[in-house]
Amino acid sequence: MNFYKKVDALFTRQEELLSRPNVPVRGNGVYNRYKYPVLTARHTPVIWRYDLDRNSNPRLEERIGINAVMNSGAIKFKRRYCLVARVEGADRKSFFAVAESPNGIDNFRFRDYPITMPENDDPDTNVYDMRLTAHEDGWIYGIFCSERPDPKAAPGDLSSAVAAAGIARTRDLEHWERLPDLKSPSQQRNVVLHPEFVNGKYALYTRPQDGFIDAGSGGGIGWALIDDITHAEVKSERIIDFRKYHTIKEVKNGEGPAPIKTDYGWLHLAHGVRGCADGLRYVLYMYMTSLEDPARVIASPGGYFMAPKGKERTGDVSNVLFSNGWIADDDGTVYIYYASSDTRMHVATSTIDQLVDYCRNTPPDRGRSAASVETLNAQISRNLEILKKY
Ligand code: M1P
Repeated sequence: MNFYKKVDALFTRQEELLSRPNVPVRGNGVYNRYKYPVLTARHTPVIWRYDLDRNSNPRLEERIGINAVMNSGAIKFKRRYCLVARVEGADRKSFFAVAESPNGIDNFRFRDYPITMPENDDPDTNVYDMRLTAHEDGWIYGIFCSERPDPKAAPGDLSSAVAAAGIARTRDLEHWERLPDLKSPSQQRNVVLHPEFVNGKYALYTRPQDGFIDAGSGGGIGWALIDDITHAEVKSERIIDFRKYHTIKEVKNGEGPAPIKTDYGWLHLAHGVRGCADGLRYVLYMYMTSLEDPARVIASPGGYFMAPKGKERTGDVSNVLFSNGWIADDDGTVYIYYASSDTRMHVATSTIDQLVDYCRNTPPDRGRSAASVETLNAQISRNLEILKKY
């Protein structure tokens, strides 16, 4: 095929993918999944991956490989559903890029250029998993994991790394002002900015961790008030959502996107991790905190909210669901953006009412098999009585 026909074919195939309508899949009364992923490596622009110059690339080889598109922050901006995606190149470096959709469920298209995130004096090796918060101070903040090699690593150890929370802010998702990283006594990942001031201060959901991977003595999702976001420092931190033995969040947990305010409290989406013979299993769970005190948990439905299903179960890091973005629309629809197995992005839809109902009325995890059977028996008895009257 001649060079220009090959170029045409690349754009045609991609357009077919980008314009494919998404289809809801029957749900469980709480949310609906959709048939097709909303972003994959193949959704990244042809102009990122191919040198389209016939002289320098006569065979039309792909020059810059993209490995995955995953863990994306989300925000509605100028009536568009915007994802700030974590794009991972074939070189294992992640970067951020905005993809926009007119309806939140399909037709996501990347902007021509990825985000140019300014570096600090100590450049990050890798940046990923941005949480977006439209703060009441007027800025849109992006807090993300900034990873650097561990300066204390033993000679020859090329794997030890240090995780810190990078902080940046923007007014248009295009131009970003980088602020100093969060100062914290421990390593941090999954740090999220609360959208409102609390006692006149910025408030962060944190995830203190002993090492780069291990939560270690870090007990779960923490809470810290920050005096100055332009020099953010964790001076005191307390755990508000603990990881627990024999639960879906035994090994670690982490806040997902910034919480959504409802009449009944703040809705939170988080990930919980447990170990099994197959490795780590990442699922999504929910909880609610009080409007008066966003650090006080008022509802904690037992078990997972979403777990990897079907094709979601396999990928670069299998058995993982991860979410750091959702959008609550004015009509109460909630678009939940989640990644499967560190490979691709999906959407599920629900409503504020459904999610509040789920959080307030799902029985809690009471910690023992016998207690789970008691909870189940109580529901069965009530249902049998109801069915007799049908
Ligand atoms: O590979 C699964 C996830 O592992 C990490 O999650 P956590 O912060 O809970 O340890 C992150 O690297 C995340 O990006 C990744 O999806």
